[in-house]
Amino acid sequence: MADTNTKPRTATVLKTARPPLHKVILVNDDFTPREFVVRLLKDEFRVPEAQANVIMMTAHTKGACVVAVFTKEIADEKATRATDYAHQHGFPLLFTTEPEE
Ligand code: TYC
Repeated sequence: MADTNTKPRTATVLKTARPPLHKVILVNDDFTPREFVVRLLKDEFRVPEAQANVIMMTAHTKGACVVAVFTKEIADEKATRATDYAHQHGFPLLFTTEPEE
């Protein structure tokens, strides 16, 4: 017997929405001491000493380095907090954020 069921067959694929991530970027300058940058990376971003040194030296030699990736809100908050802390201590150190591709 012919198939008389004309109901369309559809499948629903549920996708879990993930918030877009943003990079926190450490920018080099000529004035902030290397030790201060390393300590800030350890204290604010919970980066281990060895990794903090690599990040600092990468920014120092290349001009900038990605520190970590967070949701936009957390990335902006951490970049602002770390930049403000450096400025309060008289250094022009800058952390910026940008969306991850
Ligand atoms: N270039 C600085 C110096 O020679 C050190 C430094 C490294 C500063 C990385 C900022 O993001 C930075 N004292």
